[in-house]
Amino acid sequence: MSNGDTSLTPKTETKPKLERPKLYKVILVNDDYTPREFVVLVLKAVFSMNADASYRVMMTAHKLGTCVVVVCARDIAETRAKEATDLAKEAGFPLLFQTEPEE
Ligand code: TYC
Repeated sequence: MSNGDTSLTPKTETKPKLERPKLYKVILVNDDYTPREFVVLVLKAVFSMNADASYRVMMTAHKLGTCVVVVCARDIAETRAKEATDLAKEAGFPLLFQTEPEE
């Protein structure tokens, strides 16, 4: 080859882009029907919260309308939110846990 193997094309960086997976919030939504004690029970059972933390989260949602329960990976957030909402549904309460991506 007359011009050898020398390439004049600049080398492109092939650094793999490791995007940090997005984190998701599990949000507890207030309603007028679910008993406070039941909300506390679900927070303890599904999110492994202690009595103090679950009471404070429940009261925050009760007073402000919503409260962030936990921030975690999407699959865990969605599984826990469904588990908690389903527990309430089985017991006949409209308690709702939603998930939403963090900014
Ligand atoms: N507001 C409910 C009541 O007064 C209690 C409650 C608190 C329900 C928080 C849902 O996310 C909730 N019985």
